[in-house]
Amino acid sequence: RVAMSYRRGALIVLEGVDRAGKTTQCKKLVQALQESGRPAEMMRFPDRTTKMGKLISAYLEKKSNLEDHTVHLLFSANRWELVPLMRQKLEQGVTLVVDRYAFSGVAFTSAKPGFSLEWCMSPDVGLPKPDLVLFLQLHPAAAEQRGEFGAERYENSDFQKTVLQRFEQLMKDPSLNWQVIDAAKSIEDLHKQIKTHSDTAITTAESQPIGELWK
Ligand code: NYM
Repeated sequence: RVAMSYRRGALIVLEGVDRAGKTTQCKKLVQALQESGRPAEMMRFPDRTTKMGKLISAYLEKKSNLEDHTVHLLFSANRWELVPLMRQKLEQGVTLVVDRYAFSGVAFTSAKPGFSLEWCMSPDVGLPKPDLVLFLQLHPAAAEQRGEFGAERYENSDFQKTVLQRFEQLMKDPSLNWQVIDAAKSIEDLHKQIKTHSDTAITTAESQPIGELWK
């Protein structure tokens, strides 16, 4: 390998409780990066299009029931199956903007009774490490005001409150570049902040190898 010969893309993850505006912001960020001449693509987890993703989707839509450990491992496997593609893109210089990642995996499963943070983290240890994790912070009461929850699994306020607590525990990890953004702000304000953090992360990532998550 020739040193300093390529500039890899950055791995940028957006996280937050349901209805914080992650998907809207991911799309706006990808568009803004592309317009400023930086190759960028969006990904989302779960990726419901793969075989594993279809099992997950049926579970979330309550069309099937899966044992709690099993579905946790499926969510993780759904990330691992995309790792070769992610690495390929990053090495080609494409910045990946990802709607949810292992942090959602850990926060949602560990909100269920009897699941420790440690157990939930272990299957995702070694995934490509995000260069930036943007956490869209939204108070549960504010999330509730954004209208009724949908009919999918996990979409109720008590569960979401526990999920938020788990995210807050994960954010204490100083080995990751967490940036907390106030999701109650306007779409444009949020976008500006997210774009600024992303530009910095992209420049920093160019001269660094891809890291390994939680390792
Ligand atoms: N979710 C998402 C998990 O429980 N574990 C995971 O690893 C991931 C990535 O699936 N309620 C949950 C969070 C959401 C749901 O919703 C996916 P959406 O609207 O497709 O982001």
